[in-house]
Amino acid sequence: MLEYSMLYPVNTPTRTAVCLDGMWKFRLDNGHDDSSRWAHGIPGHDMIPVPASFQDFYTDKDTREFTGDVWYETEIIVPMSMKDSDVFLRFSAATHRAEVFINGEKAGEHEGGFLPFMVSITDKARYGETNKIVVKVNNELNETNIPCGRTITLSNGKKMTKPYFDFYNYSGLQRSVFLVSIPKRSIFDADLSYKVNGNVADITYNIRTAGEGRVSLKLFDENGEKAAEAEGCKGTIHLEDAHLWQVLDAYLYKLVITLSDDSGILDTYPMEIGIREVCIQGTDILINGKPVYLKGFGKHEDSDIMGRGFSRAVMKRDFELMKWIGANSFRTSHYPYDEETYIMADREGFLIIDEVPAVGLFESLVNFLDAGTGKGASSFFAKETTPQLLNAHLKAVEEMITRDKNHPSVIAWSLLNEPESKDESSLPYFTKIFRKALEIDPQKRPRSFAMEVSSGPDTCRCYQLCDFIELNRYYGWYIKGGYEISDAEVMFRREMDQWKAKNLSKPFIFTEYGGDTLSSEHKLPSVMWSQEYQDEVLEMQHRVFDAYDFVKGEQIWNFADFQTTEGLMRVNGNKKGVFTRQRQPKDVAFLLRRRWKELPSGYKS
Ligand code: GCB
Repeated sequence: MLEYSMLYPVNTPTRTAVCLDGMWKFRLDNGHDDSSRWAHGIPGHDMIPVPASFQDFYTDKDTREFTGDVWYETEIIVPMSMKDSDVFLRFSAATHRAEVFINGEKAGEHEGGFLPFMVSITDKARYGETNKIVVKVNNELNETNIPCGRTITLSNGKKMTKPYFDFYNYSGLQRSVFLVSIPKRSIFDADLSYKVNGNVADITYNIRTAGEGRVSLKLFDENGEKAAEAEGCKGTIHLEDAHLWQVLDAYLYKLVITLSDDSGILDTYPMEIGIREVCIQGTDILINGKPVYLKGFGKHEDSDIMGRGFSRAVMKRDFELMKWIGANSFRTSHYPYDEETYIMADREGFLIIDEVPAVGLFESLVNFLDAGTGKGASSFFAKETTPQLLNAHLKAVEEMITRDKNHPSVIAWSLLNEPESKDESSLPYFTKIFRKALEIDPQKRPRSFAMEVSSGPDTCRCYQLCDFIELNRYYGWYIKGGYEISDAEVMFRREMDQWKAKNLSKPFIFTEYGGDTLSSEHKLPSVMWSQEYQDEVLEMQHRVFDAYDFVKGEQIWNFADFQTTEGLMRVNGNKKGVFTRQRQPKDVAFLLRRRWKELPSGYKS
């Protein structure tokens, strides 16, 4: 169980959340100076914005590619009014690991770059005075933490990361930081699950508190009218005439949880909740009993200048484009996104496949190529480091599900992306991960992992663990691209026939497909990389999807062009975007818009 509450920081009559975003002092730890005293304050004057990745501000390559420790510093006044509370610094993420100091004293640390953590400063803060906060962030990659990769040292002595994954290793304080005060006796966590029958709904709740007290709940509808109330930490609220949260037609109730004793209110925490039930029946994904066909994207948190830094402006633009094109869903490839994205999806009625940062669990720098040709270590999960990796992975699953379990938008968990799954050592590893997700999620959402082409119907040892199948397939691009595309289609159908013959009675979602395209290139007849060829690849791939009834969704790779490590395979990044990195459409966006606007919501059911 996590030692701090994962509830999103909010201001209520009993709680305070002060956002510390702004310009922070910044310094690379290049080993030339004595950094052993930097916890007390870092030398120099350079300032950078938080949140943002640090890499794309700088004009010299050594800074952009810097691998190792980087230091951040800011000053905060901890108000006297917080003295009787528990006081924390809350990092929405620090990539990939961080140590936090207050006034030179260590307050805490965290490993894993895409999920929030809190460090207590209750006993260390100077109340009513200025406090110096210093954070040491490290961006090295290894095989004991996720995402996986290596850190090498060049002959000039400089370190460099070698990710086993296809996105740039952006890092730093990429999401917001908060100063948070929470009452000593407080609401710690809430588990909510739903049973829906027509308009009748049962909301089952289990509220956990820190310290004793009486729990009560009040449910308000969108007009602010009280719809129900209840007492006690566990129970069921019955609604005869519930407004359901539906796909692209969200309805959000406000649930206010209060903890009190004879002296009065101790703590109060409001949550926006959506009443909806997710289940899988045969090859259908049902939301409130109605089948839904997923249309959408694998995405990245990635944009010019900010890198992977969270930006509300970029998020807003992305949702507008997804609505314009007729999408209803996306996967948070390859890591859980900033919490604001889920709040927005809850409001817009989008469906999310939430992915833990377990990517690169396949030893290859170009896994999309090597796996298909049988290269790369085949027993990734039989290494000495596996127990450590498993612990980090289990912890990330617990943190992600605890953080995201109450979002109506989250309909499924993606527990790994393109791992090695053919060796017998994978099954026990995967089994533990899948079990953990089931154990923690009060809604028991469907679980899966995204399978690359070498995890096929006759080779993958783990697909039976999945409640639905996620396939990442690039027939017509990595396999038989260009004039050979007709052979690609034959091979694709052959694979799909093999899956069909297995009679799994589970929905299949294409969580990746597509091909790279340069927005500058047009050519008639088409060649690979031209916009015309991207259209042709999609037409072929869609034709295959349409031919199999058990295919219940398509999420193209990728929503937008994004930054990767430089190399022969990538032209200043991955260009499979339907939109450019600046969020303008390529030709293929119009093809998708036509298709997705026409496909009925319950296509093939
Ligand atoms: C994949 C990976 C994704 C890559 C993509 C590609 O299979 O999951 O991270 O970016 O292929 O474009 O090669």
